[in-house]
Amino acid sequence: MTTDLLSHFAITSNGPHIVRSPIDGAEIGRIAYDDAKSVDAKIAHAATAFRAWRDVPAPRRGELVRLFGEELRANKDALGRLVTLEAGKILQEGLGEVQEMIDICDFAVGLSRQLYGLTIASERPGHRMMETWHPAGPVAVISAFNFPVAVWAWNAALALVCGDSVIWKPSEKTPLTALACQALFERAAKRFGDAPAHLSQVVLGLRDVGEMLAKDTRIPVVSATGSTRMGRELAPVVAARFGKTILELGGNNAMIVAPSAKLDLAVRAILFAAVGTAGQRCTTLRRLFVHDSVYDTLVPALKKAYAGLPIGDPSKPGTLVGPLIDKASFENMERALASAKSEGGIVTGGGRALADSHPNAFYAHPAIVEMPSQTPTVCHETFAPILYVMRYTDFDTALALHNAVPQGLSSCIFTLDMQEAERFIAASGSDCGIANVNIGPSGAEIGGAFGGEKETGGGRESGSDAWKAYMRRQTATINYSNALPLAQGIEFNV
Ligand code: UN1
Repeated sequence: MTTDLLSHFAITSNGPHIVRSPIDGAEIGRIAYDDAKSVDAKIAHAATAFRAWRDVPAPRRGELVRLFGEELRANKDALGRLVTLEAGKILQEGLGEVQEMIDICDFAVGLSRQLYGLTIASERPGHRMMETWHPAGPVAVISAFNFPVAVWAWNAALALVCGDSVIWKPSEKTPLTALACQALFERAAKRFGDAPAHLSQVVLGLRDVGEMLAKDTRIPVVSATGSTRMGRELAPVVAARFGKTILELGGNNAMIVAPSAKLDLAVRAILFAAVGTAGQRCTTLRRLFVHDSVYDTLVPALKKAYAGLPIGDPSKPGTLVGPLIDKASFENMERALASAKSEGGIVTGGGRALADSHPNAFYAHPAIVEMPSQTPTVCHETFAPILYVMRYTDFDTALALHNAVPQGLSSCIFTLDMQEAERFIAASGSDCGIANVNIGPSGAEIGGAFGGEKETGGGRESGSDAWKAYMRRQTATINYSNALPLAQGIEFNV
C-alpha cells in the first residue's frame, strides 16, 4: 500500500532520513533534508515568484486554487489514506482532513473576487480616500504532524489568492503528505498554464530550517502551528525583524456540562472531542466541568464508553482510536497521568495498548482522570487522550475555572438554559477564540476564523476575514481638485 501511494503522488523515496508510520513503526519512505543553501535558494525563488504573482488579477489567482481543489477532489481517497499512514489518524479523519482542504479552496476561490477594501470619506474637499489590500510577499507555513495537510491548505489557499507565494515547512514527522500536496499543486499549476515557477514550495528539515524561515527578511509573514514552546521561540525571531506571525499554538479546551444538558449528546461530543485523533488535535477536549447534579450519571456513562473504544490500526474500518505519533508522546502521556495521580487524580484507563501486536508503535488507552481541583497538571497541555474531569456546583465558579488556564483556543458548554448559553459566549464568558454551545470544542468548520487567545498565540486562520493577515493594507488619498488643502486644517502658505 505504501509504495502504491508514493507512486500515486510520484514521490521518490530517497535520502538519509527514514520516515516511519506510527501505525506499526514500519519504514514508509526516505527523504533528504534541505540545507542552508537550498533553503536560501527556495526563498529567493519564492521572492521571484511573488513578484510575478502579485500582478496577476486576484480572480485569475483564484482559478489556480480552483484547479488545486479539483486535484484534491480527484485524489481525496489517496491523500486521506496517506494522512492515515503517516500521521496515524483514522481513515474517516484522514478523509475529513482532505475535505477541509477542499472546503478552504472553495472558500478561497470565492474570496478571490472579494478582497474588498474600504472607501473612506476624506475631510478635504476634492479628495478621495481608499484602503487597498495588496499581496504581502512570500508566506512561510510551519505546520504540525497532527493536521499534516489541512492547516497548510488553510494558509496556502488564502495566501495564493491574496497574491503571495508560499514556502511550507511540514513537521519532520509528516514530510510525505507534504510532498503529495506539492505534487497535486504542481499538477494544478500545470493545468493553469502560466503560474510562475516555485509559487508553492516545500522545505524539509528540522528546527534549523524553521529558524531560517523565521529570520529571513524576504518573508513578511510566518504562519506557525505547533506547541506554545515553539511559538515562544519563533515569535521573537520574526518580531525582531518586524515580520508578522500568525500563531496557532497550544490549547487546553474545556466543556461545561450543565444540569439541563442533553447528556446523550454530551457523551457523543465528549468522545469525539477527547479521544478522536487519539487526543492529538489542538482543539481536543482536555478539561470537563460537570455539574454535581449530573456527574454521577455522565461520568459512569463516559467510563463505560471508554472501556469499549475500538483501539487499533487506523486504516481499518471500525477503529476509533489510532496510535500516538511516537514514543515521546506516549511517555508524555504516562508522565502527565503520574503527576495527575500525585495531585489526587483518580485515573481510569491510560497505559499502553496493543504492545504485543505492535511493539514498534505506541497505542494508548484513552484516560479519564477525576481531579479534586484544577491542578498545575490540568493547566498544562499534554498532547494525548487524557480527559481531566472536575465537579462543579456553581456556574460562575465553573466559568472562572474554565478561563483560569494559560491557553485560550476552543471551548464549549452543553446546556439548554438560555442564560447560561448566552453568558458563556458573552464578553465576560469564555475567553477562547472558539466558543460553542451544544457542540464539542473540536472539528471546527473552515468558514469561521480559527485560532485563540493567550498562549494559543492570537493568530486567526481559515475563514471570516483571516485573509487580511496575508496582505498589506494601503491607505491611498487622491486629490482631484485644483487646490492643496491640508489635513487638520493646517495653514502652510509659502
Ligand atoms: C489543529 O489541531 O491544529 O477544529 C487543527 C478542528 C480542526 C482543525 C484542528 N478543524 O479540530
